[in-house]
Amino acid sequence: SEGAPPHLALFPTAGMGHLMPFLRLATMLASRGCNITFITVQPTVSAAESDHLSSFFSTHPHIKRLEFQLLPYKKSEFGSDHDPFFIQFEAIGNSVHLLHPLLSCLSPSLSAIVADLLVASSVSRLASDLSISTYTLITSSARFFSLMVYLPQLAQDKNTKYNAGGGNGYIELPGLGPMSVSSIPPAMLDDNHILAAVISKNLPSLFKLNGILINTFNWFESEAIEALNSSGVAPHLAPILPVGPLESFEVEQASDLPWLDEQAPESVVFISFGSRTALSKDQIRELSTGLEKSGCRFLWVLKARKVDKDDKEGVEDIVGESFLGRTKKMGMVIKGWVNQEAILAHPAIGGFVSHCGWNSVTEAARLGVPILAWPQHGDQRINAEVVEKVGFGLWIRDWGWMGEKLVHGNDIADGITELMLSENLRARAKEVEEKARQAREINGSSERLLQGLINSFKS
Ligand code: BUP
Repeated sequence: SEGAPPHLALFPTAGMGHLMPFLRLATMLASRGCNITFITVQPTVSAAESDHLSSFFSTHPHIKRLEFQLLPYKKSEFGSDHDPFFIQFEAIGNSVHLLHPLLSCLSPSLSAIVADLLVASSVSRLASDLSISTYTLITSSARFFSLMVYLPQLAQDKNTKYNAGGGNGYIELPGLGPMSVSSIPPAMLDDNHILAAVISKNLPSLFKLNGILINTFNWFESEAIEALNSSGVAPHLAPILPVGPLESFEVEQASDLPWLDEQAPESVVFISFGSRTALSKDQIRELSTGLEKSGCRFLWVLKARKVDKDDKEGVEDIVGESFLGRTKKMGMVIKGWVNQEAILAHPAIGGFVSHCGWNSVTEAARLGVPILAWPQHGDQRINAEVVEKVGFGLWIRDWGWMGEKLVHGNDIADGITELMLSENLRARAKEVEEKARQAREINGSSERLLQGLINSFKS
């Protein structure tokens, strides 16, 4: 039926990897006829978050911003971990009740709220007080999400192979086949870790939600989606809605890098480890050696600190004047934010050395760029497994987690050369791009689910 346009609230948690997909979903829902209120917290952890929010709301005036102040910081009970993003996950969860008066007086009244999984439990309590439906948007892979929902069972089973294997073993996830224990982020297996605590606090709400949106698509992760839908990994989950890959909210922009425009098609490798990963100085040196040895053109987004506000050294102080001099014609090293989607969409880009943050993986899929996976922490190894399974990337497993060992320049050069020369990977990446495009077509798997969701609010 053609009722009034539904009004939805969107509520991301900390970090660009969580914010980007929520901004994308916001514009997709708005362009399909929904009223959107977008909830943001004050203060944010990174400058990238506050900068993006200001520019987003100035270019999208039809999306309403609802800003609220977090409660003053109370020392986390997990005081030993100082990852500011993890602390912020906890802080946001603890402040959700402050939203009650702000949401209850919105007009028109809300039909639903879509919240990040890491705040889902407090949001679903709030939503039930307000009598509105609750959804979550999973910003990681369906494969990693399956692991998260399976964790409680894993913890219960004292004799799992993972214990027996002492870290070298495999676990069996129903419907998903074996998963290497070494791919599971160690923090998730440590009950005293703040991340494990935030996840386990929010998992029970998954069974009460109205639906679980995931930034993935059927063809890309059919196995994990099927395992989740068939109750293999956990019975009685809310319905799974793979609505990805989420589309860009920036009108297709040029990359704004004249150097890139001068390069031959598919000749440049793009290197980025996302918004919250800084390699060690030694690893940065080996990477620069590897790039130089590969002889390949490169565009490298360099980060030396986890939080951008602390990242003050100049490029030359980190990689050295002599490297920059020797590679002047070959490549560019950039510090600061770039428009990654515009770069991946550029015809000169032929490969992507990526940490496999899930947004980066889905952007590479959507834009047909093959990946050399170099996962560093968190969900990234499980995401790299998806890249490998789909077949549009390489992953050299024994490079290890971040800081586990120093990966040498020669090995990096070999990996980059293989990535850039492989016709198979390139062809497969184009096929992935085509499948992603089909999922987003009017009757495509993802578009149908998104439209169905919007229609369900109208009746
Ligand atoms: Br850095 C950087 N420009 O310079 P991921 C990132 N991005 O557009 P992460 C830029 O931020 P989590 C830059 O395209 C992606 O949409 C990038 O998300 C964009 O990794 C997003 O790839 C980064 O998921 O987040 O930052 O490590 O840890 O949550 O996965």
